[in-house]
Amino acid sequence: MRRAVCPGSFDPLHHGHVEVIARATNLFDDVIVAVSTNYAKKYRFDVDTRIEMIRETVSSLQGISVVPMGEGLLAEFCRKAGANAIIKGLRNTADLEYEMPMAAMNRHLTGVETVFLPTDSRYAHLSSTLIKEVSQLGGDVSEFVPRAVMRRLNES
Ligand code: COD
Repeated sequence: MRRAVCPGSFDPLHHGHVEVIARATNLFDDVIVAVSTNYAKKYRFDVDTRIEMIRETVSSLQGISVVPMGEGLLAEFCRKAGANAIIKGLRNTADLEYEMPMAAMNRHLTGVETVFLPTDSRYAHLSSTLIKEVSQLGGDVSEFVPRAVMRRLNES
């Protein structure tokens, strides 16, 4: 059984994330979407709401579970979950530079490999931070996020 972890804050989930998660299910039998909970960080949506939005969005995909990651090391989370790969989406070379040392450190810590998937060019400009900013300033983000997210953004 090939099992991978797709980690992230997903605050909120957007189409770039969803596309990478869906592609991960073509490569691995079992994909765990691990939603980070760093209590020092201020999120727009709490972890339960972020998990709910992801579950609603990926409900038609097979072989996916969505769980909180907790506060510890990602490498340890993967070891405990029996996953030997971390999936990361890459938008540009800045993402790659940021991710490379983490990939090396995670491999050093527990042997877990990182698999990079280049983002689909349609989503290369998407980030949760920009989406929150555009939405807070009254812009329309409905093209960038799944319906489950749009509904919560409209409610909050
Ligand atoms: N297209 C494709 N992929 C994308 C896009 C896009 N437009 N935007 C983001 N992504 C990918 C990124 O690869 C990212 O990895 C993932 O989606 C999630 O994105 P975010 O923004 O929700 O997630 P981050 O960057 O806030 O999440 C960071 C982690 C939780 C992965 C990180 O903080 C972490 O590893 N924490 C664990 C603590 C730890 O182990 N530290 C030691 C590291 S060596």
